[in-house]
Amino acid sequence: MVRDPHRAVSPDGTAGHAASRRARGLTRTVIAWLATPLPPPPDQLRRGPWRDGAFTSDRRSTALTARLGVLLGLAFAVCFATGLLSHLIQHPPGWFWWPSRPVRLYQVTQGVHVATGLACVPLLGAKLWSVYPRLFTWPPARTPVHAAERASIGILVAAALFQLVSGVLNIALWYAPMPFIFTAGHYWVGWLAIGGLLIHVAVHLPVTRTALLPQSAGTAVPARREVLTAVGAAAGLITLFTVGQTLRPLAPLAVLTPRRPGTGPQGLPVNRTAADADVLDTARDPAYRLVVTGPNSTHHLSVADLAALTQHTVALPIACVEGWSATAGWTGVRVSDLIALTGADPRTSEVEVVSLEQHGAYRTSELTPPHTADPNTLLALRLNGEILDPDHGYPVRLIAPNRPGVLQTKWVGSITVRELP
Ligand SMILES: Nc1nc2c(c(=O)[nH]1)N[C@H]1C(S)=C(S)[C@@H](COP(=O)(O)O)O[C@H]1N2
Ligand SMILES: [Mo]
Repeated sequence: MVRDPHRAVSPDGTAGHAASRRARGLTRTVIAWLATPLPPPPDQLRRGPWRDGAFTSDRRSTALTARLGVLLGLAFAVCFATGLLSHLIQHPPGWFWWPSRPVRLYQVTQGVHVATGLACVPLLGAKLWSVYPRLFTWPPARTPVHAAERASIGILVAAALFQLVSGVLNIALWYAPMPFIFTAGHYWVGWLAIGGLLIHVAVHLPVTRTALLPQSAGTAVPARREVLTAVGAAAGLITLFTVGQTLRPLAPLAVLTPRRPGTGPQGLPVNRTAADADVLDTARDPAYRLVVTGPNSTHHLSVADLAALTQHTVALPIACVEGWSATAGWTGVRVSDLIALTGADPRTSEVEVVSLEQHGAYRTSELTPPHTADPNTLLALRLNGEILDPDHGYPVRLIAPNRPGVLQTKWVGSITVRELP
């Protein structure tokens, strides 16, 4: 407990009492002010959508809004959790640990992130349609509390729209309209959206609960069913035409996404080409050597040296944060073997992987246990049996289990092994 300094100097306690009286008085004044009626704007402004009876559609109802709200809240919660996970894997804080098995876990969580986010588009659209007449509430603000509540809904709506628009632009690989770093913007506004959502749920829970009761359905049940069916159908169609970017059997239907499994050099999509990364010359240079630096030794390995080491083949997906993913057969050298070559222990080492690419956000990545020791973690030389296409990372690329695509570094030029304390 903090000791009140006033009390210490006044043994009879009068100063302390006065201070707490003042604090109580102030609290009462603030509360009273927050509930003070604000002067209504002049009636001449009450035109167009602001006039009485401007909205007459009987399709809107609290019962509908409540049902859409529950669906949207669930979808947002799943989307937030899977998005947060993806962020943590890509920017791991000290306490965070991510396993290397099951090898497809990230492919699933990120597929769910993108699919729930896309399903939110028609849900949010319908939800906003069901409440937008309230935008023209008269008077616009009754009290300061009412004004604050409306402002918080404004923030929630803006954050939710930002998340959906930026997410869709990212899937479409259209960065021009985003004058900010997508991952940072999408991450921080995600917190704003989930915070706004929690406040919104807390404030509206009583209304929502009543509105979900069957007897409150009122006369508009068929209209409500119609809207909910239309929203469900829209979400279903969006899913059907996008989920093939990660579910191979539906790949032919993935007409709304720029990437689908099976399409691209060697049957695998490409995110950044060797030409884009400006590595065509360095990657094909006969003088290329993979530099493996460890605590006790450094090794310079040519492509032939790498091919002469024990080769292993694994079936692993590339699972991009944009939601597309594709599984392929990869053949190459175990990273744990290269770590051992330097005299370090793969179970207690971390590895920095650096690309030949000179610029670009994804030219390096870190491997930590358990990925360093996992026998599925390879520096791959071959894809589905063929020498790697330049666009897939020739001469060698990292491929590790249960990991976002952005961390599967292509055109690897060096790896540095550090033993963990
Ligand atoms: N050096 C480098 N490696 C990279 C990238 C990159 O831009 N530069 N892109 C990453 C991303 S975002 C993905 S999804 C995968 C895609 O691998 P692929 O093009 O072989 O399918 O490569 C990763 N490796
Ligand atoms: Mo990616």
